[in-house]
Amino acid sequence: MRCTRCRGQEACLEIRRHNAAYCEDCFLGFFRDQVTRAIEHDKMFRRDEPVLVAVSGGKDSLALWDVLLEMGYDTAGFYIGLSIPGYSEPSREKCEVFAEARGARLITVDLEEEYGLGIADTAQRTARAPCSACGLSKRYLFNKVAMDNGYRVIATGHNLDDEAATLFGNVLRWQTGYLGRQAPVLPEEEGLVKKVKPLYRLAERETAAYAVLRGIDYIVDECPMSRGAKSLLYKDLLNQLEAASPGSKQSFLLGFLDKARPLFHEQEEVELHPCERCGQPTTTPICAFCRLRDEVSRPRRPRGGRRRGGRSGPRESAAAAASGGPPPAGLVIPLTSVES
Ligand code: Q46
Ligand code: ZN
Repeated sequence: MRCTRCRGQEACLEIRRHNAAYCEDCFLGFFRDQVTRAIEHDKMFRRDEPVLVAVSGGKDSLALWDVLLEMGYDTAGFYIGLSIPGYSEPSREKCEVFAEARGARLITVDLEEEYGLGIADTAQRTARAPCSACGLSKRYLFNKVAMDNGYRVIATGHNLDDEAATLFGNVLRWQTGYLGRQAPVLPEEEGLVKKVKPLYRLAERETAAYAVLRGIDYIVDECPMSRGAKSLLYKDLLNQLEAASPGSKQSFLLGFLDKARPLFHEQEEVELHPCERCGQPTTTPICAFCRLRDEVSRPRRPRGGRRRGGRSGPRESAAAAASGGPPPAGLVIPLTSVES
């Protein structure tokens, strides 16, 4: 099959939802076009605006950082060490090697060393599911580290598949608050930096193809804590639908953003004020992150104790975190218009 863009080269990747097939060069052009379209159409950031890119060592976030660097944006990477055995070390290494090869700045924060909140240990000490502690900590640090380092925009590598699966989960349960906040751009507010998702128009296989074609060395294994997450089931179901009817995922997500989200958007008004301890915005006197630190510093619960929240186990919480699910009270939440 010939490339549908240049008509000269042999195509290497078919994109059925666009009725197109591209050679390597044209695919990279298509990828950049989609990112540009997201940045410009959704007014994510300006050319001269510094952007902090949240990187995990996986294909999506490194592909995002790479494409922004290639396009000449002023970026730094931000990596959070989660202390997840067998996963955190290699993922940090991927980010460090990537940054060094490109002469780019990488900011790293180690949750265990700096806050005593390594995820595996925190989950044990607090009876909290790992993904609950992880999601909470990431949201907190994205905002704090961006602000502390003078960045008014933080970009995450969420792709079309991630966003469609999150939407699917929120629709299944009619989580109207989350539906109102699901958007590729969450604007800056008092104490909250702008959050953007420049890859939301690109499918997961396209970010993987981009990473491979660009020679990016990324961590292929998923976080071990994600096993059994509902979001993986939703992705599977949406992939089956996409195979039978190309374009379904895109029209589900883009149609929602265009036609339905505005109906949910104005439903929620929550007042934010600075946490009495750390100063980050919160809805409660002490923010959820500071309360988590308190919990961790308490003596360990006896072995065999019941998990708080009764039946909620790691699987449910992994699903919630991966789908932008229910954050605990007092969490830093972007209110006007959410992360993964
Ligand atoms: S990194 Fe963290 Fe995910 Fe791992 S512990 Fe769960 S939330 S699955 S995006
Ligand atoms: Zn706080």
